Amino acid sequence: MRSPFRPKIELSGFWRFKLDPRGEGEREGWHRGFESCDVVYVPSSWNEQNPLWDGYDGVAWYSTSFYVRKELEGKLAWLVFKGAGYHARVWLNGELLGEHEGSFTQFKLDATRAVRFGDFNLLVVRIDNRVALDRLPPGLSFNRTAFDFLQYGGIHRPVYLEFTERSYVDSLVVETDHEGALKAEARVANGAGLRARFRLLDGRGAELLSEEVGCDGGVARVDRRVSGVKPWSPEEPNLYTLRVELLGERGLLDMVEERVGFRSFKVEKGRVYLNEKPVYLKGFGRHEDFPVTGKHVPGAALVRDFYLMKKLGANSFRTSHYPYSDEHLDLADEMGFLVILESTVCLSGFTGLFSDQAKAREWFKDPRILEKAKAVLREMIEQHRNRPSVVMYSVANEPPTDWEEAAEFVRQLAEYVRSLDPTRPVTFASHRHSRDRALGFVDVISLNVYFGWYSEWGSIEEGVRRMLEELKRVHEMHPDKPVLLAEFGADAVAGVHWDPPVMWSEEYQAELLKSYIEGVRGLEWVVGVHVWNFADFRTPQSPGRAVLNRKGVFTRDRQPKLAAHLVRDLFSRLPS
Ligand code: GCB
Repeated sequence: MRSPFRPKIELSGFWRFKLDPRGEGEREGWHRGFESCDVVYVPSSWNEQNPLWDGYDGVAWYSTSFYVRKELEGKLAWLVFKGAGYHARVWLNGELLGEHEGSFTQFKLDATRAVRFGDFNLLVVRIDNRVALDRLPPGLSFNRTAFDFLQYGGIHRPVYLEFTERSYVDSLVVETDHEGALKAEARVANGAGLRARFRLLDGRGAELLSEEVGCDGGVARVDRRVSGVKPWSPEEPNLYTLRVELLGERGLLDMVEERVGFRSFKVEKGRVYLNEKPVYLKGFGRHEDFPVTGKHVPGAALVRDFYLMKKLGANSFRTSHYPYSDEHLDLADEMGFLVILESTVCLSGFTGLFSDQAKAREWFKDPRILEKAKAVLREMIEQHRNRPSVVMYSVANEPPTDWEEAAEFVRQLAEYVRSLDPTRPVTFASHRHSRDRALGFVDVISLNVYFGWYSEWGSIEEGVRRMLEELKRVHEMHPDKPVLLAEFGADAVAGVHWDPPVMWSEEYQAELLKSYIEGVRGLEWVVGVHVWNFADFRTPQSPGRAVLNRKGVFTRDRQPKLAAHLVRDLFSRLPS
């Protein structure tokens, strides 16, 4: 939900920055302002902005100042962080406004009492980016994590201050189908006696619907079928604007908008359907990772990514392994990509973090962990549920769900997601395959498969044979569920060529992807292939990683490897 109406102060730019390795800032009063010669750019991760901060995982402080005009006095002030972390604590003019855990979901703090109108204001943010077992995703330290991507720190996404009247639209939930059904529900704060006008506009601004309703009880609703709308799909991502205007006696009090696509998506009898037609998911697992800016992918780079994905014939991706930014998903809506929106429960190397496996099992029974996992799901669904692009939720990546405890954890998360949004299918990415005890809890079975890379070294043929064997076993166990190949791939260092194809060469990567995609083509219960990964990305340091995970079909600066050209050809021969 965005507002073209509310006064807004954007806080992107150069901020003051100070590392706090001993964690003494708060005791020393840094939240009231601190001195430092260091500068950092927001939005972006701190790590690559200075080689000295590259591997820093700890506490760091940010500050900036801004002016608020006197005329805004009397309004409510909201400080919005689109993503900062891992843990953020925020002060305005020395007053603690609040805190938030998790880097990848937005949070909004009430700043009304702390703002100085007609004056300068000092905003201070303390970021704690330490890796820990009770954080999501978990780890022991910067280079010993359950997850295979760098634990970047900082204010990765935009920050702004926004003003509303005392009565304002607090949230908007929209549901559609491909035949023009439109259900919308706006929650209005202090809405007694007010009216809300819902307007639906097409791409040219022509009004297709206008309906005025009361806001009593704090809720305004419409439930209509709009005639003449065109459905949203990857081929034709038709978008409309749903605008909600809040009307008081003296006129307009608030205005919010959501971009709406009319589409339906469902899983039935082992197939997935978009707008009642079977659809095959072709695409990638991605990351938010970019040179220098870290976990912030600049808008221009995102646009390039989306054109490259289009060029290769992709129609979908997974937000591996956390919810992506609004810009990222705005482009998916705009350019027509089917998105599997994944939470931050990434547990790929989880069991390896424990010498005592009983302790690892206990983790899944800890109610605080379950609560944190639910909180991310709640926040990501609230933030992104109106997007036509988001067609499915993934509650976890590679949990050790051959264990009963982990399977029960996943079951609870899947159930929780359905209670929040029953309109979308649920999945998680499994690396336990036929030994997985949680596959029965989800609508689509997503499998991460690396035969021919992490096993069967150097033998693509043997790898593909094992992959197919395992897939068929899973299918026999769950014949009614569609299967998505959610990850498969091989590292290739750009520029390394070898004949015959050997591991780490561009040829090996290309050959493996080809054999996998051709291997599953024609299996009618396989509903898609997501290559791991779109581009090379940074990881913790280990002997298995050459600074980056090199499984991208593009390099980190988005130039093609041999595989990119081949994938284009392979995708073109798959159903659409
Ligand atoms: C996986 C993980 C992913 C890793 C990938 C790899 O199964 O889900 O996060 O990056 O394997 O390359 O090892």
